[in-house]
Amino acid sequence: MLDAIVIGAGFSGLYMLHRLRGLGMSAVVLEAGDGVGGTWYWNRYPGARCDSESYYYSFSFDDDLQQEWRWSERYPRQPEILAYLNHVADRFDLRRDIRFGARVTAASFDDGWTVLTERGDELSARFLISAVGCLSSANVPEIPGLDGFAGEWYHTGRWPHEDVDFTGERVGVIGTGSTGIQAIPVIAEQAAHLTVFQRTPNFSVPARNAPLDEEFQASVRAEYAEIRALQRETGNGHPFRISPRNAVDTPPEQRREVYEAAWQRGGLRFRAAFNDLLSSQDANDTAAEFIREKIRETVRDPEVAERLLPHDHPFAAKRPPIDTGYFETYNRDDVTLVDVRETPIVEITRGGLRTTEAEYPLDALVFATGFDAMTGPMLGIDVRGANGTLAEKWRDGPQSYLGLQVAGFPNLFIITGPGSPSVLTNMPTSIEQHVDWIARCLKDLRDNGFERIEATEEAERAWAEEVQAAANRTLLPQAKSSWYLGANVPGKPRVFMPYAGGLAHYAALCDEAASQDYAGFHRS
Ligand code: NA7
Repeated sequence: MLDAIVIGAGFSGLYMLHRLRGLGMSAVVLEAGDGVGGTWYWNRYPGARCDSESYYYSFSFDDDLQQEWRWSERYPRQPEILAYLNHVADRFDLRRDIRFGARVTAASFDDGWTVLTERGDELSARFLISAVGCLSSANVPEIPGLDGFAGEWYHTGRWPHEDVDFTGERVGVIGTGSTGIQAIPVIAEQAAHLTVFQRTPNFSVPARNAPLDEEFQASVRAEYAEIRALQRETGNGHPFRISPRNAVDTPPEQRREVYEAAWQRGGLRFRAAFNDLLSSQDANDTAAEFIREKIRETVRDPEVAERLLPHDHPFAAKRPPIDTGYFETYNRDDVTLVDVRETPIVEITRGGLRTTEAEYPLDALVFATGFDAMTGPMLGIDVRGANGTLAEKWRDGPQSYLGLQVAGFPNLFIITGPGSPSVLTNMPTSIEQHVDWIARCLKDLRDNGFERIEATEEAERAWAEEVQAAANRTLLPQAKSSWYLGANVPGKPRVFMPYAGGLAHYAALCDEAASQDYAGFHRS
């Protein structure tokens, strides 16, 4: 029997394996794909890049690694992040314990964990660690007629590995989340005609991507220790602080200047312009109106601009996209915007897509329709604990203690699961925190002669209340169509899933539990 099985070889699984080896534990990583990378292995759609900045969307655990690696742009493109993760796998000799093409289908607990894969592996281990990611289960909406579509169709999160060439084609994109907003300008460049099917207009801020010059890179390398320390101190794992100023207390002229400067700086830093943007509706309204003005200024056709204006959710209550030329794309003659809330999609036909108003001829269709987020990847596996399945346990929404463990599922750990703050943060920072905590926990178990650890139901109930209370202190639950709430997947329970109390506070709670003899956990 192995000490541990890890499911997934993305950022989480790779670092977990490295830490398990450091503890002298035997471990195998089971990975569905044919290579490492997770999210960055699957999401190869045109324009795919990270919205966190490259110099801090990376591992901090090894100083030589961060001193030697060179990023080329402010925001790394998908191939560059994938190359980085391949480099990490080679540098730490991780591949010899990773089985590729091994999609896990079932995991059951009986003293230890037995795990089955689609291709027939059967492995056992004392501990099972899920590193399956939270945005890895593609959500393809059930639209009548898709099977009969004569052209090619794609989901952005399962993009083919060979090049897709849209030259000369009439392409449709469904979805205007972060992914659609990255892909639309790039597909528009290539296609003969692009039709965007938009259900909910979105706020987006210019990314202001640019090559990184050597001077900047040198300053980052010199300051990495401070940068990493700051990432661990902030609520969202980014190395910048949210301004202490409140928008509501700032005179309108001055407020405008602050927004304008933040708009010019670009990217996710825009929402750090004021402290109260996610706690006060009045404050949020000022940011929302500023962005709406920018959309009106950018998009030449006033009717198209009107359709692009977000009104149904506060700014940043859904994950805020950042873009390169998104709103400008609607000024092209070869791009059409269709509002599918006004004229809903009826069916996909052999030659295109039909709404209640018109039929749009298409040669290719792209679903940028997101993911069955946070719970989808785990529930895609038949997980059986000590007294029942995870599917039964999570029927009315996910339950966990600190997002790390589930009562009734001993020796199972989840990295970036529901109940953890990860999706509201710079992901690698959360991942390192989770993995470090799990490694500490495994070492403490061994040092104290324990073989088993499980969250208590009481701790799990209290954590569920804390997760809801933390969300309710913000405007996040106001975004009714958000994947944070499971609202993008029909029939999914509406529960706010991420912990919105901030990464630094969350990390302190995890450490406190560990220091108090694993309060909230039962060890035996
Ligand atoms: P998102 O953010 O879930 O966006 C999906 C988009 O697809 C969004 O605009 C949805 O509209 C739209 N959608 C979903 N289903 C449909 C149907 N049936 N009809 C029309 N439109 C639909 O996914 P992304 O991939 O963009 O981003 C996911 C995360 O990855 C992102 O937040 C970052 O953290 C990285 P809706 O808003 O639901 O009306």
